[in-house]
Amino acid sequence: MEEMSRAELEALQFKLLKTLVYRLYSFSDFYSSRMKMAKVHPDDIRSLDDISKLPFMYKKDLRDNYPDKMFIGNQEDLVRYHVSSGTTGKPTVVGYTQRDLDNWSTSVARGLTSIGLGRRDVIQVSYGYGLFTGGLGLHYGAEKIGATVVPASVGNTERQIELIQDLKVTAVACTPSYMVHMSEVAQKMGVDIQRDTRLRTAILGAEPWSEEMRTRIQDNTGIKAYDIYGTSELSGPLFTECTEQNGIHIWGDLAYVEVIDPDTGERLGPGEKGELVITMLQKEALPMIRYRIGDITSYHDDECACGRCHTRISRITGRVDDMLIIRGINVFPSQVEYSLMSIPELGEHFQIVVDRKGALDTMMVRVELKSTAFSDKLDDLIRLKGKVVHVLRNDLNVAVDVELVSPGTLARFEGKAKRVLDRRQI
Ligand code: DLL
Repeated sequence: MEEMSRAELEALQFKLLKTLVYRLYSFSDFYSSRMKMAKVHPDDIRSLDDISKLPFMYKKDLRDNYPDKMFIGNQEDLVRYHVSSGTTGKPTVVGYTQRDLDNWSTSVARGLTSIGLGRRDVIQVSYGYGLFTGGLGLHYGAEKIGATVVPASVGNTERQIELIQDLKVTAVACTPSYMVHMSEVAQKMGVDIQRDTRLRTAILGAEPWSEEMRTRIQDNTGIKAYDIYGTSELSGPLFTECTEQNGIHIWGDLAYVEVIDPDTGERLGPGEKGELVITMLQKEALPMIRYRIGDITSYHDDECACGRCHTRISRITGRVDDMLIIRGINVFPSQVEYSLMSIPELGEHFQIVVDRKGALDTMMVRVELKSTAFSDKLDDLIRLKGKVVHVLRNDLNVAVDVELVSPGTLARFEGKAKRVLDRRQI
């Protein structure tokens, strides 16, 4: 699969798509009625491009059909459920057949192999185990490549660091914000990751993070940090970068990638930024066709330097619904991170506080200083604050207030970081 040429991959994708569409038309009440409404029949799918004739699916569809009205087949065919936390509205439930689980773990296994991990590795999984897909997703992928798994789950950071030392852990999987936190705690414990541990690889995802954050993590710890992407509706963590660190490979035999203009639904070309739409080509229990994930990225289908022809997506820069509108200007939290990380005196932890004073939106960025930049000289702090305000205003094009806080002041998160406090919604 990994070595398939583009043409071979596309031929396979077309075959899988045809089978999928016929199956859904015959067995899914939800999807066959959607297709009828869109006046499209499986026979109309005569090429891969014809996928654009098919209707989109949305997260709302899963919520409206809670918990399992969209599943195909019977409960006896299911071997697992995962449930999303449902921070906005009802949770979503995903059911898996044994084949769904096999494809999921194979996908993760292929990703881990592509970043050079294997039987000799000890992989600590510090994503939450349970209803969240991160822990078990990484776990079975790592076991499949014959690595030794430490199912640490989240929390108890000092213990996590002891385990990394004692069990000679070579790779850790967690959110990027938790990786930053772990390296701070290691430092406080007097543990030098390079000298005192064998940790050399981090598999980071489940939340947006910038290229600048990657540079910082790599420079601070001496380990290589790779991006891993997925969503619970598609299965969970599924796709990673390869050693080239140049985009996330979406295995073409498992998923078909489109990027669309979120306003018009029109398909965009390679390199153009828009909303990611994925069709899972082999899912059984909860098939997803043209699923609008809401994540913003672009795709590239030229051959990667690693030799693989599977489509790559660039780093997710945020979600369509993540965007803050401040006095009419669109601001993504990832842009704020990008700007802050370009200032060497600042640490990696920040918070964006949005409020409304009268009719006007206000935005305040609270950011920690690096311990080396911490000064009790007021002049130094005022100068630095001025610099941060200037950089943010320039990059974001919006008036921003800045509060510099001492290292270790802001909340740390064991799972996904919560960077934005939007008081306008309270
Ligand atoms: O976060 C699955 C996962 C677990 C991925 C562990 C990677 C590692 P959900 O909780 O359903 O599933 O959240 C999915 O998180 O639509 C993105 O908005 C965001 N996300 C996930 N990975 C990345 C990433 C898991 N590498 C939602 N970069 C997605 C940016 C990411 N955002």
